[in-house]
Amino acid sequence: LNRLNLPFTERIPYAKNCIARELFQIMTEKQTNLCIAADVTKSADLINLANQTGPHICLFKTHIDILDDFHVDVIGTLQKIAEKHNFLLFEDRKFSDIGKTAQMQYCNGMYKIKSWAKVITAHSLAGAGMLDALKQSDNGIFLLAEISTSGSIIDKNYATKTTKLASQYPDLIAGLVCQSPLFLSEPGFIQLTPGVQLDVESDGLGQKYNTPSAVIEKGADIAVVGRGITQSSEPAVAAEKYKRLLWDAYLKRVK
Ligand code: 5IU
Repeated sequence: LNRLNLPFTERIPYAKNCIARELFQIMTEKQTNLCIAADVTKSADLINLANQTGPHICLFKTHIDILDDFHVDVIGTLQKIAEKHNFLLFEDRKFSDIGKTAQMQYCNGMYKIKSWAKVITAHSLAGAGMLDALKQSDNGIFLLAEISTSGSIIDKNYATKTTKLASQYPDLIAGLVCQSPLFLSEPGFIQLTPGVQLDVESDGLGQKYNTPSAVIEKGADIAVVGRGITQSSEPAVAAEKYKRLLWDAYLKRVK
């Protein structure tokens, strides 16, 4: 059983996490496996990006704490756009602390992430206790097994242990964030791969980029594209282009 050759619809029965199942559905319906990294610092820009790229994405990934002008109303607006265009809100919080602290960071504070982000990221570093603390009935976690930066100190052993930890939490884990096909025989998990951009190899701050077709070949089920879209003069056009390239590469992989 190799997930790389299975169409998303055929992977739904293997997925124990509700968000993984919902994502497989959305991707199939909208024919997109594009996640935008909406890394902008003004609320108006964030909302514009959601409106413009909404038809082309399955996930809208935020770093809500980089907004200079955060107000709770932004969340309500994003939720309406997400419903209109059928995508999920995804806060890339990368939780990594003792369970109790991570739980408060998730539920409390001014962002109240739990109330709107059905999808979040977490480091595996702190281990099982933190995952228990983040468990809710209707959320999904992408666990970080690798990172796209040059000079990362994550090694093969850490990635393997992370995959094992994920396997112990099939109800909670929607998938893994990684750069290589780590869990071929677990079709219920989704490989999310950031560090995707055409025509650029790095950003001068350690980020490493691969092309859409290269990451799909290396096992990505969903690819994360940030500046390749956000810094384009026409984000909607750029999003549509990445969507098409990623989906074509996926069709080629499963055929
Ligand atoms: N991100 C990465 N690499 C990783 C992980 C997360 O780039 O390994 I884990 C995030 C950081 C940023 C987005 O929000 O994905 C990538 O944005 P650019 O496409 O603009 O580099």
